Formats: sequence, structure tokens, C-alpha cells
Amino acid sequence: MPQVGIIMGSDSDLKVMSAAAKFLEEFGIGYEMVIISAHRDPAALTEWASTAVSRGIKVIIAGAGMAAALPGMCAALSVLPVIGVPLSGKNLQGMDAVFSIMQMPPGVPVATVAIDGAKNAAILAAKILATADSALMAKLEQFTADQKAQVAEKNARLQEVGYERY
Ligand code: RP5
Repeated sequence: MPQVGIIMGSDSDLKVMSAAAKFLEEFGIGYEMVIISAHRDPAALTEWASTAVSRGIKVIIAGAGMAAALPGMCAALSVLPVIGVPLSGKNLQGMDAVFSIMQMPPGVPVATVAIDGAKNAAILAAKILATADSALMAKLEQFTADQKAQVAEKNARLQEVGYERY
């Protein structure tokens, strides 16, 4: 049963957004993934976002580039938490999308991750789901501990071999 809805404005967004799907798969979190454009097909977006709750979706991850209306419109059309992923790849390297997605009016929040930060969007979605899922919380605690161990390993190697041989 999908708990996360991953939506993007174009197939040109897919390469970056696939990092979100990959993380959710690693964590055993069901998701659906769709390409729907807010500007090119607003009716399809309205249908998808306004029925997300009834499909069992709990968090929406929305990636878009350029004018990037998609995350904001998902937040307008659904009460679900929306995580926006500003995408680069066009002329302004994602600065256009990041400002668009961040600047939501009061009352309609979108949590915005870094430009092309699809993996972090999935981690944040997992953290939201984990507040009501203790098994998932335990997996995230392990994930955090693993990351910490990796940094310690890197530092130990640096101390051992020095920066030139690292
Ligand atoms: C946005 O416009 C999409 O999210 C995409 O990042 C960008 C350009 O889309 P394409 O022209 O590549 O289809 O709506």
C-alpha cells in the first residue's frame, strides 16, 4: 500500500527524483510515482492531489524545476504534508525553483529541501511516517548510527594515511 506519493512535473525530472524512490525502497516504504505537470495539465494534478488521502498516501514529495508550481499546488489541493524538491537542470540552476517552492504564502506550507535533494526528501518523508511507526523509527535510528560510523571510519583512515594518500 503506497504511503508516499512522488510526483514530478516532467520526465526530465526523473533522474534526480529516482533517488527518492530508491531510498523508500531500501526502507521498505510503499510509494507511487507519477509525472503530472501543474502548468501543462492542471486538471490531472487536481485529480491526483485531491484524491491522495483517499488512496492512503500520508506524505507527498513533489519535484519541479523552473516556475515550479507543482509542490505548492499539491499543498493547496491536499491536507497532506508536502515536501518540495527544487530541481536544477535548466537555465538558472534551480535558483528559480528554490525561490518558487520556498515562498509559499502563510497557511499553505511546503517543506523545501536542497536543490536536487530528492534523497533528503525521502528521508524526511520516512521521518514523518516514523512518528506513527516504531519499526520504521528503529530503522532510521540504525541509518543515523551507520552514517555516524562512516564518518568516524573516514577520519580514522585520514589519521592513518594522511591527506595525500587518502
Ligand atoms: C517543470 O518544467 C518540470 O518540473 C521540469 O523541471 C521543467 C521543464 O520540463 P520539460 O520541458 O523538460 O518537460 O514544470
